[in-house]
Amino acid sequence: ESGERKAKVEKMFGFMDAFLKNDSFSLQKDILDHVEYTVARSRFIFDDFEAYQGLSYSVRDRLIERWHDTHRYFKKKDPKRLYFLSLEFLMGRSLSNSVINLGIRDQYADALNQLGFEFEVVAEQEGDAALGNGGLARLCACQMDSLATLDYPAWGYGLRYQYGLFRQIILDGFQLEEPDYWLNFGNPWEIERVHVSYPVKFYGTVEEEGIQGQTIKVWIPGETVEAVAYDNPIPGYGTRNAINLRLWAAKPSDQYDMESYNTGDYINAIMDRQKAETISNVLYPDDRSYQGKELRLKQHYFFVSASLQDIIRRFRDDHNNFDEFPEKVALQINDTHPSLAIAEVMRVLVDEEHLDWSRAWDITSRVFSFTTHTVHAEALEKIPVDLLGNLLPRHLQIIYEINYKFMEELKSMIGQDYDRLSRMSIVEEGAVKSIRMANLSIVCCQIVNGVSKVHLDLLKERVFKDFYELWPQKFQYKTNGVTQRRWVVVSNPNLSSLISKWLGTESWIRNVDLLAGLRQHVSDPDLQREWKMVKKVNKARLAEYIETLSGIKVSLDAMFDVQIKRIHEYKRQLLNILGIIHRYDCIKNMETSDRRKVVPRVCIIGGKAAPGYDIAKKIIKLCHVVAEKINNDADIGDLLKLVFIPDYNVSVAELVIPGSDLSQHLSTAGHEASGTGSMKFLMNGCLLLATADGAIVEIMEEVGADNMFLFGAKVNEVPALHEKGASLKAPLQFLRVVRMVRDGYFGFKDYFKSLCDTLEDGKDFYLLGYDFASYLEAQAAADRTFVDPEKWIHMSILSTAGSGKFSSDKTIEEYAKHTWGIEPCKCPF
Ligand code: CR1
Repeated sequence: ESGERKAKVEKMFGFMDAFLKNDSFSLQKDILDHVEYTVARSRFIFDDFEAYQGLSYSVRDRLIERWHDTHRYFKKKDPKRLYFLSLEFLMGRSLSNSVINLGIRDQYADALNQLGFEFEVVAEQEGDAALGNGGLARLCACQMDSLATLDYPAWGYGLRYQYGLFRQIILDGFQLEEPDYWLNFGNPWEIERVHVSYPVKFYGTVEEEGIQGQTIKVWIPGETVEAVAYDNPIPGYGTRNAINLRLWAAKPSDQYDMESYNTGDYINAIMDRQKAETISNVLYPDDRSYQGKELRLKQHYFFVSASLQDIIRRFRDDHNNFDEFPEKVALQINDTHPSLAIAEVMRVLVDEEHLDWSRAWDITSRVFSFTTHTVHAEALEKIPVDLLGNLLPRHLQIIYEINYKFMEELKSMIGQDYDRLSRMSIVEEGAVKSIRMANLSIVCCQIVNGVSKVHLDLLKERVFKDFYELWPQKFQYKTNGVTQRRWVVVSNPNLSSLISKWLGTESWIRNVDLLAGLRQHVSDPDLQREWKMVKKVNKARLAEYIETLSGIKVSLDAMFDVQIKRIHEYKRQLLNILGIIHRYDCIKNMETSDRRKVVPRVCIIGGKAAPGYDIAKKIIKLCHVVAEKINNDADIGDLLKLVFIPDYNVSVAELVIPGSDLSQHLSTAGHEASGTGSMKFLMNGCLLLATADGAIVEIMEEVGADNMFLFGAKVNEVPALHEKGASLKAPLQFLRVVRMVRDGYFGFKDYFKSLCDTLEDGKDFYLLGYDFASYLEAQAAADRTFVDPEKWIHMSILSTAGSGKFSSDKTIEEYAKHTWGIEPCKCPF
C-alpha cells in the first residue's frame, strides 16, 4: 500500500529527491506559515523569538523528511543497529547546528533577511537543552553528530527530563541554583509520539509457575507507569541521513487501579497517578558521587525498560529467533547508569521468551558493550540490595544468579583466594549490602572501553586490576573526541572559512585528517595575519559579552586565559585562582619600570558546582572575592583582570572558546579520565596549559610538547607523592598566597578556613602545593611566548593542524569497527 501511495504522491507532485524546497521563497513561505499556523502569531507582526519558533519548525520539517527516509532505508536494509543508551545528553542549541548540517544555513539567513530578521539574532533566542551534567553528557552529543554524519544505523536513547541541569545564579559571589524548566516555551526540535509508549513496571513480588513441566519465575509488579517517546532528529553533515535520539517521558498509566477508584477516594487516586510523572522530572546534578536514591534507580529502570521494549519490538518486526539478536543489535551502555539493561535483557529472554539460562546469557553477553568515564572508584555506582530488591525484585534475583555463576567460574580459575573473590564479586557485603554495577557490566560485556590511553592504563593497574588480570582481552580504549561541526563550523565560522580557504576545500568538515594540511602553510605570513585577525574578531565578541555581563571592560591586547568546566577539586580551579593571586601580589610589589614587562591578562573562569559540593562552592566564592579586589584596584588597570562567567553551558562555551588565547587543564595527574574541553580549544587554535593527564598525553603526541605549556607531576609519580604525604613541602610562594586567603586579605576569613585546610601539608590530596612552582613556570613560559606574536600564531596554527585525531568522527569509527561491529548505511537520496 505504501508503494501505491508513493506512486500517487509522485504522480501528483512529480518525482522528487526532497519534498520541501530550499529556495529563498519557499523558506520564507514556510517560516511565515509556521508563525501563522503553528505559533499562532500574525505573519505580519512577530518578534525575534517568534521568528525563531517559525524558523525552527520549518527546519524541523526538513529534518523529519530526511529522518523518515533514513529510517525507511534502514528498515529495508536491516543492518546491525547500534543502540546508544545514556542517561545524559548535553545537546545545547539545535538551530545553527541543524541548518549547517542540512547545508541550508545561507539560504535560511537570506530568507530571514528578506523578512527583516537577522539569523544570528534569531538563533540567540534558543535556550540550551541541558539534559546532562558535563563531560560525559556532552561527549554523547558529539558522538550522535558523528554517528549521523558517518551514516551509521544508530539510535540514541535517553530521558526527557523536564528540569535539565540547574541554572547557576551568582548572588554576592555565591552560587545559587535555579531550576531549569526548559520546556516552558515549547521545544520545536522534538516530536511527541503519543502512540509510541510502553508500560514500565515496578515493585511487587516474584512467584513461581509451572509451564510445560518447567518452573518459571513470574514477576507480579505493583506499579505501572507509561513511558512516552519524544523523538529528536539528528542530522548528519554532508549526507541525507538523519538519525533519532529517542527520549522517554513518564506519564500515568491507563491501567489504573480500580480498587482505589472503588473506594471513592477519587482525588487521592488521581494524585497517586500524578506521582508517576515525577520519574522523569529532574536530572540529578551531581556528577561526582553516586547515592543510592530510589527515584534515581527508578529513572534508570524506567529508561532501560522502555528502551529495551522498543528495541526488541523493532527486532521482532523482522526476526523471530533471538539467536540473531547479537547479529542485529549492539547495545552500548554509557557509564554504568544504564547497566540494569543487562538484567532486563536476561529477564526478558528467560522469563518471557523461556530461553534456558545459558543460551540467554550467551546472547546477552554478546550484545552489550560498556564504556566507563571515571578513574574514581567512589563514583562507581553501588545500589543497595534492599532498595533494588524492593523496586525490582526479579532483577535482584537475576543479578544474584549471574554473580553465583560468575563466582563459581572464578573459583575454578583462581582457587580459594577469598580476598580477590570478594573484590570481584558483583555483590558487595558490608554495612550496606550493595550491587556493584561496574562489576556487573564487566562480567557481562565482551568489551570494556576506557576514554583515553592513560585512562585504560589506570583501569588496568588500579580501578579494575583484578578484572584486567582475568580478562585482558576485554579492555580497550577509544580516545574521546569532539565534533568539528559544532565546535568549529557552528561556533567559529570565521576560522572555519579561513581553514577551508587555505586547504582549498571544505572536506575537512567530514574528513578531519585534512586539517593536518595547515602545517604546510604555517609559516606563510598571509595565513598568520588572517589567523590573527580571526582571533581578534572572536576576542572582541567575547569582550563585549564580558562587558555586558559584568561591566568590566577588557583590553583586546591582553592574553585571554580561560578555564571553563565543572568545578571539582581534582580539576584544580583553586590552583588557577592561587596563581592569579600570586600574579597580583607580584605586580603589586614590582617597580613601575618592571610593570611594563608584564603581559596583560584577562583570566576567565566558568563552571557549575554540584549543589551539595561545599568545597567547590567555596572555590566559586573565592574567585569572586579575588576578582572584586583585583578588578577594582586602579593601580593594576589592564595588567590583570579576573572574570567569572556565570551559568556556564554549551552555548557559553561556543562563544568563549573561539575567543581564548590560552586554556587551562589542571587536573592532578591520574584524575581526568580524558577531558574533552581541551580538544575544543585545540581545534580553535588556543594554546593549552596543562598537566600530562587524560587525553592531554595524546594531544602532546599529536601537536608536540613544545607547542603546549606542560607542567606538574606525572601520572606515575603521583602515588609515590601521596605516600610521602606530610613530608612534601610546598614552596614559599604557595604558602604566601594561601596565607593571604587564610588571613582574610580578601575577606570571608572564616568561610575560607575549611578551603585553606584542604591545602595543609599532608592534607593536600590534589597536590596543589607540590605542583605550584612548575605551574608558575608554565605560566611564565606562556607569557614569554605571548610577547612573540609570530611564535604564538605559529603554535596556534599547529594546534588546529594537530587536532584531527580528536574529532568524535575518529572515536566513532573506532567504536564501530572494534566494539560494535556496525557498518555505514547511507540513504541513497
Ligand atoms: C570525565 O571526567 C571525560 C568525560 C567523557 C567525564 C572526563 O574526563 O572526558 O567523562 N566523566 O568521557 C563524567 O562526566 C560523570 O562523569
